[in-house]
Order: sequence, then C-alpha cells, then structure tokens
Amino acid sequence: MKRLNWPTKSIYIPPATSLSKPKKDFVYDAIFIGGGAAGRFGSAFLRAMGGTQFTFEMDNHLGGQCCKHNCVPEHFAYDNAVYMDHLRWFSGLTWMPEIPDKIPMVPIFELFRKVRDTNVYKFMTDQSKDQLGIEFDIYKEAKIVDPNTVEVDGERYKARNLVIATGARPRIPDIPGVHLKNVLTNRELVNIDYEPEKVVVIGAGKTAAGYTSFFRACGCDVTVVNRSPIYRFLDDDVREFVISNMKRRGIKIYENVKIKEIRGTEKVEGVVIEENGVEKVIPCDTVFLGTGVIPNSEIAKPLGVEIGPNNEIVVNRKFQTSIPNVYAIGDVTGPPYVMSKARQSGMYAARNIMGEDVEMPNRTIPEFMFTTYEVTWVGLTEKQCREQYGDAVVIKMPPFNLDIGLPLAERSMIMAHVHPEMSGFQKAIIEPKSRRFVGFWHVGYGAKAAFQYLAVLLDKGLTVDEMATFHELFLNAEHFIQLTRLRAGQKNLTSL
Ligand code: KPC
Repeated sequence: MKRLNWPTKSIYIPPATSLSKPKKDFVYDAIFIGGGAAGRFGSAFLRAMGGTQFTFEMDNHLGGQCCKHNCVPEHFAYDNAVYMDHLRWFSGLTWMPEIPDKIPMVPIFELFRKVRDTNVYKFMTDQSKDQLGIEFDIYKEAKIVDPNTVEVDGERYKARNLVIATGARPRIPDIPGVHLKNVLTNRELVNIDYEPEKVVVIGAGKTAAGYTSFFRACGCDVTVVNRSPIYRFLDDDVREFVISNMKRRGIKIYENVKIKEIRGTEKVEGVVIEENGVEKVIPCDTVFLGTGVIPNSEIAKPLGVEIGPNNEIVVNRKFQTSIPNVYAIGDVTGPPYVMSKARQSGMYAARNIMGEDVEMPNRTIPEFMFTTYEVTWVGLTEKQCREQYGDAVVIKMPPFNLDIGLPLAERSMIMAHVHPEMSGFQKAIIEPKSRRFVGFWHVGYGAKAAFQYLAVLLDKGLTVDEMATFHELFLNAEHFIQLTRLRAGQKNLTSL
C-alpha cells in the first residue's frame, strides 16, 4: 500500500541520535503507526503516564500533515492574504505603498518550506525526543500482522495494544481531467513552481475557502465552482457577510452547478460546468481541488476492523476499534477532521491503554475558516436556535445595514476608518427563556483564540447575566461582553 505519494522535497533528516531502534523480544504497552498530531500526542501522553511505546512514522518527521502541507501553510497563506488584501484596499493611503496587481506566490511558499524543513521539523524531533521521551523512527512503513504484532523492514515487533494513526488524504473527485498538470490539492500547492494567473477552485470546504482568498489576494483571477450552495454551515447573516465580501474582492462564484470536466491537453486549460442546463467553459491555468479528505484506513483492512462508509475506522469514544486492543485515532477515524480531536483522541487512547476507563467527553467544538477574514464560530446558528427552542434573541454588530466600522480592534482599525462596511461582523445567539448563550459567530481578526474558551463556557450554560460581569480588554476584537451588558438589564431580553 502506498500512502506517501505526495511530493517530498524536504531537506530535513533528523540526526541518527534522535531516532530509536525498536526492541525485539520486548512487548510494548503500545505501538503507534503514524507520528502525526494524533500519534505524537498519544505517544507523549502514554510516556507521561509511564507507559512504553514505539512510534513508526513513514515520513521524514513527526508532526504529520499539519506542519507539512495542511494547517501551518494554510495559516501562513492566510496571514499573507490579509496583509496583501489590506494593502490593496489602503494602497497609496497616508504612508501605505502602492501595491502591484500581481504578487508572486512562489516565494511565499519557498519561505514556508525553508522554515518548515529546518526549524519546524527540527522542533518536532527535539521536543518529541528530549522533552517527551517518545521512541520513534522515520521512513518506516509498518504492516499489521495481528492485533499485537507489526512488521517493519522484515522484522516483527510486539505490543499489548496497537494504535493506528495514519491520517487522511485529499479526496480526489471523479471528474474527467482531474489528473492533468496544474490540478492541485493543498499538498502540491506548497511545492508550486509557477505563477498561476487564472484559478478555478472546485469545492467550498474550509481549506478551499482559505486558499480561494489567498489566490485572489495574490492578484489571480479566481472562480469558485460548487455542486451546492457554498458555506451552508454558517449562520445566514455570517454567510451573507462572508460571501458578499468575497464578491466585493472580485471572486466569482458559481453554486448549484454540475462540474463536468477539467479540460486541457497536457496542462489544465479550463473547467466545464453546467448551470441551469447550459454548458459554460471557465478558462484557467490552475485548478485547486478543495473537495475534502478521505481516511487512510487501508492499512487496517486485513485485520478485519469495522470500516465506515467514508473509509473511516469506526471507533467508540475511547478510540477502541471493533477489535480488542486495536485503537484508531485522529483523521483515520473520520470527521470532524480537527486538530483538537486528533490530539485528544491520542490522549484518550493512551489513558485507556494505561488502565483508565475514560471516554472523550462530547464537548461543543469551536470551528474556524479563513477567507481574507478569520471566520470563527461555536454552537448554533440563529435558525437552529429557533428550530430547537422556538425563539432566539440575537446581539449583532453592526446591528443593521449601517456602514459603521464596528466591530473594530487591532487589525481592523484602519479598515474601519477607510472602508467601515468591511471591518467585520459578529453575532451572539441567546435562548431567551434560560438567558443562555447557544451560539457565537465572528468575522474579523483576532477573535479566534477566545472561541476555545467560549466553547467551554457555552457548554457550562453561560448566561447573559454572567457575561455582563466579565472584564473586556477594550478595544476587543469581539464585542460580546460589552454588547451583552447593554441588554442584561432587561427582564425580557430583546435583540440588539
Ligand atoms: C509548528 C507546529 O506546532 C505545527 S505542527 C503540530 C504537530 S503536533 O504538535 O504533533 O500536533
């Protein structure tokens, strides 16, 4: 089975002294297959509890796809996109320089790779070995022999438990032409060696959203095509702000279209779509596939573990598979494909392996995606609140169609003074009878971290009366505290 089929141009090889040799004639508490976020955190937690482990990693580093071509470059591209976007809107204003129409992206990804291939991979090695005491080896493809045995380089190794942490890969849609040159997923994008001019983005998941805005900020002509309405998971008001601001920046969007073909001879030349029965060719030199991921569960199939409809290994909340002593953690277990689940699943597998009887609690998960704004949310939409509770009170900023630069704080101050209607948007959803918050939404800059804690407060039943007593760090990116205080005096809450 070939899993490591993405371009590997990394220059980093950990020093031999960082790597361990697995012991034969020894029974580990656990052998981890895969040292990404899930495998690395699981290994570290198990070691912290006094367990013995060995982790086999196929790639040249621990830390997985996050630092290689997923979350870190996505954040790096987003950060570049915000700078570029803002400088475009402010070009020539006060002290701001004039910005060229086209900004090359190859040097941006070169800089990312340079730091990744040295500092980031080195940190993953050094922390894992020196601070966490993880025993691991790289470039090692493990084969599962039975629930207690793996085979690597022709040798067999034993453990009381097996932990499968093999991640997921981009889902490649079944569209003619999908294998043409310059049809990219996020894996190929970080190694790009040419400058795209016209990009068609297929799909509208979170990765696609971030890169769509990045391509546009670089000055590319960008079109999004999707089989259904995009970003339906967002609250309606938030969705409207996000999409109208993508369009304001010149991004073209085709929703509810059939994607019939990616056309080209050697390289991609266009995407053929069908809209309301009419065929249309969108010329382009690059296609970005943002069509989701598929778990790498193939390694476990010979064991006979239960596999779900999306190729995921089915697990319970202890991350046990259908086979005793075989655990699966992280993206290989299917959605949600989020870091917090990857890392926590490793922790819960380790705790159960070490004799505890614990399940991962069912907490509300905060989420985010990038456009040229940071879009962050937790809990219900206004519509879901009305469906679930029959009513909803909302606190919004700006509260109606007013061109006012609110919310504003660091990073949105200049926008608020130059293009106030573009500074951002936020919304809190309250169930009025209990006065409890059920959802928080924010589009802007710098509010993401707060949502990690808002999620916990929301699960604990945070009320408007409690939030009114919080201390805001004015000017705060999200104005939830002070806006709530403007309403908490009401016996019968009304929207703001
Ligand atoms: C630089 C960085 O921390 C991103 S990669 C994280 C991988 S891991 O710590 O194993 O979750």
